[in-house]
Formats: sequence, C-alpha cells, structure tokens
Amino acid sequence: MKPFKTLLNMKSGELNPYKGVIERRLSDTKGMWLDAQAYSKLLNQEDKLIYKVYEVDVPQKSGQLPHCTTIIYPGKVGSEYFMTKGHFHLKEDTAEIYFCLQGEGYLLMQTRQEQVSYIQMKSGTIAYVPPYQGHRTMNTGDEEFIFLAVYPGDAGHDYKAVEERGFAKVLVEERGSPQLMRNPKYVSEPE
Ligand code: M6P
Ligand code: ZN
Repeated sequence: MKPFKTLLNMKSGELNPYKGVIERRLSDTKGMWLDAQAYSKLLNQEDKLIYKVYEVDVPQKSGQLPHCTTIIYPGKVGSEYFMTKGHFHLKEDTAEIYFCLQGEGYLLMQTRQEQVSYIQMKSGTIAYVPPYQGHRTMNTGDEEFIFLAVYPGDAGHDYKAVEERGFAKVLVEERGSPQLMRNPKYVSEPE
C-alpha cells in the first residue's frame, strides 16, 4: 500500500477523493425517534437527508486507520435533534477519535452497563470515544455539524443493540436549548 493524502473541504465536509458516501434519510431512521407521530408527519412532507458520511478508501483491517467525515444537517423530529444511528464496535475494545470542524453538536456515549456520558462539540473539539462505548452524535445548532472520525480498521460497526433499544438518554430541545433526559422507551439490555 502507498502513502496517500485526501483533501478535506472544511466548509462542506466533502473529501477528495473518497471511496463512498453513505446517505441516511428520514426513511432510514424509522423507530429511532421518541415522537412517532412527529416522525410520520415529517416523512409525509419530505424524506429529508439527516446525515451523510464520506469515506476514505482504507482497508477495514487490523493495523489500518479508516477515516471519514460526517455531516449532520440541522433539524429535529419533534423536539429531538437530528442524529446518527449510533453504534458499538464489533471489536468492543477499540476506541475512536472525533474532530469537529464546523457547527455544534453532542457526542453521546454509553457503556453496555448503561453508563451514559456526553461531550459538547464545536469547531476545534477533539473527542475521544474510549473502548466499549456505544456512540451517537446530534446536531444541536442551526448549521451543518461536521466532524472527522478516525477508528481502528478492525473495529467494525454493531448497530443491533442501538436499533433494538436506542440509548438510555435522549437529547431534546427544551425552551430553546439542548436537554439530556431519560429515554422513556429504553429497556435495559438482558444480562
Ligand atoms: C462517524 C464514524 C463512522 C460512522 C458515522 C455515522 O463518522 O463513527 O464510523 O459510520 O459516524 O454513524 P453511524 O454509523 O452510527 O450511523
Ligand atoms: Zn465507531
């Protein structure tokens, strides 16, 4: 493999070159939101783009460092901010670094034992996601929330637990600002 570089457009989050783009629209996020009615209503209006991920062409193998940019658009479903699906790593003892380029948002993390923590992110924030923690990001601002992520090549994505249960906390807007509250729909993971 040869050394290589990628150009990052700091304003749009676009990478050049990139291997692929993942686009997740509202219709890809069914069941992810607290307010199912608000979800259906919004979906009837428009199948909005929630976020996009540009991936650099790096092998998903031990020793490698795949990296990508994520652009989360501003918006809410009910009072809940637009967010990523969220995942654990298949190889759970792997960490990840998030570097915020633009906008503002939250990085929500949770262990399998339901210890929740969060980091507020703005341009220049470098956040460290320790091993064994599920992670999800939300856009709490009025513009695009853009960050670069770097993770071990053998980490893998495990969406199962988050798809089934969500996170123990949800981030909602209350009187104009983000509030983390208990997820009323959350059911604990079986032992
Ligand atoms: C970050 C990284 C990626 C991830 C993306 C979107 O860029 O953690 O690995 O794919 O966010 O998050 P998700 O896969 O949970 O939708
Ligand atoms: Zn990850």
